[in-house]
Amino acid sequence: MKLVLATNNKGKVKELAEMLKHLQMQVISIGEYPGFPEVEEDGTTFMANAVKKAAAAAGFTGEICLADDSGLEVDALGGAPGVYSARFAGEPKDDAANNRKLLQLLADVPDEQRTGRFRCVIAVAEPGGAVHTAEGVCEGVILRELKGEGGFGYDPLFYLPAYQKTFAELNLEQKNAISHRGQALRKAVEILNRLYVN
Ligand code: ITT
Repeated sequence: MKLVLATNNKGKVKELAEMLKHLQMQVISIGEYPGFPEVEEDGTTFMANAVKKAAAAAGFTGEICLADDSGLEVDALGGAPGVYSARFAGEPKDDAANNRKLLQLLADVPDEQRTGRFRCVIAVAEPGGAVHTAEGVCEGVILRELKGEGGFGYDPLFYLPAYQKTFAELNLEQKNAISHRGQALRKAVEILNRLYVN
């Protein structure tokens, strides 16, 4: 049985594929299906966008599809960039520009108010139309400068006080063990196991 990862984000694919490598399903990328049109992410919640992406992919491929909608919620910015995380600094998507914009906006925010969280909703859509969702949240602090080389997106600015490291200073397994995506995916795998393995 196939599981199609409906994302164009290479950072997500790397993390998801690592965590799914023991799943009893053949994990493939939506890139294997030429002509899948870009899904407009016009929802106001991670949930709405994840469901839209997964359902569109399942409709197109006829396979079980998994989509991830995620982002960073910064308290001092009223929850921004939130669902707009990928394009915070505008088109085209640019992680470095997003990080620069975040640092600028938080320049005058004191350390104790630089709190935020990554949130991830994973949607699993079945070809028949049913969609299942799972959410994960990871709390942290936004640094004043980039730290670490790993990960993607806002990882070098996202500091975990309990580990005294940013996400970008963790390896893939360490990040997956605690991240918003890891938490959501483990719940999604439970759903897949219930639906298809038993
Ligand atoms: P797809 O829609 O194709 O999956 P995308 O990058 O557009 O790719 P989203 O709309 O869900 O996906 O935006 C997610 C953005 O949130 C991502 O581009 C990063 O800027 C940020 N983000 C999400 N998870 C992250 C993580 O684990 N580490 C760093 N940044 C993350």
